[in-house]
Amino acid sequence: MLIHGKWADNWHPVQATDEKGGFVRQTSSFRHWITPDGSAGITGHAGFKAEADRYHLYVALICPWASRTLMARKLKGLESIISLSIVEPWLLEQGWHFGHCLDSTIDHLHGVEWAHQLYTKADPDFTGRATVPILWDKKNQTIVNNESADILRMFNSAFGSLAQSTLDLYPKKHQEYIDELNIKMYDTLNNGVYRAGFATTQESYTEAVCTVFKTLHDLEHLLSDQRDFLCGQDMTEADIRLFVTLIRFDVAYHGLFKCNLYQLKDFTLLNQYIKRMLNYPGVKDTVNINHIKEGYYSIRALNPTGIVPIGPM
Ligand SMILES: N[C@@H](CCC(=O)N[C@@H](CS)C(=O)NCC(=O)O)C(=O)O
Repeated sequence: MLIHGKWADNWHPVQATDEKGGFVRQTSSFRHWITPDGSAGITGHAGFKAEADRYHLYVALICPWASRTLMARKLKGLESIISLSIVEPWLLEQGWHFGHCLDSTIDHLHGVEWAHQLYTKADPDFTGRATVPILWDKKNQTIVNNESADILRMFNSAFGSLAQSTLDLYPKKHQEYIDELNIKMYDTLNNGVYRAGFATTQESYTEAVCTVFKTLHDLEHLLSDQRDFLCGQDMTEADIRLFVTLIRFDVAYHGLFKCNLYQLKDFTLLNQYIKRMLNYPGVKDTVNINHIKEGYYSIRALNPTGIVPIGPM
């Protein structure tokens, strides 16, 4: 991580732990909003107007949080106006690296080698972890926002007719329910799998795994009334947030994070749901199973040999 703008060597993928040995995720530090007229958004400062060719998105294809934003960029038809760079799948000694691994890119904007260099470009005194996603503003030369939940929402609503798709990922009629689902799914599932994987005590691991599977059972039950997506017939941001976790489940969380009571393929309706999501136009293009596997199994703290399993089939 960075401490006052300098890379600290004792970088560790376990971000922080609470008093019971549970995994604690760092809160995001750049929270400005892009708005149609550049006025201030929900948090942060004004000055980030929605314009074509002004913003650049940095993602890791292994990362579920970054993949939320990649999916939103695709589904909203923002690819031609928001440019993209993709880091390599491995978390190395200095975190995320740009390079020539298949399906990764160089940093198209600045040509830096490491994602942490973007943080010090934005704030030379930055202290914190250099996480993805990063949404960069080419005009103000800074990070607009590094919180995927915010970026997902602003991609949905900020760009108006610049977005080629009119799909509404956060429709008024479903907002309350989406917010409710998001809260439940974040703690128990999206971040729950990380709480299981990075737990440092048996107690916090067991608690996390049980909540993961309780939520999967609840979701299986929710889908039993024939609905296509979580809110019914409309795909929303809640589906994006669920999908990015489900698609990583059998290939990474079941093995590496020891979330192994069942595989996802054991849940009939969730399995059909993933297929439905994958068949939704554009979704498949945002999924890279090789990066996901390579990336998770490169976390040396959890997998010291770095061996990547061949399965599951
Ligand atoms: N709150 C952030 C979390 C992002 C996050 O934790 N990303 C991970 C990758 S999955 C990361 O970049 N980790 C690097 C590190 O912790 O140093 C979001 O949702 O955008």
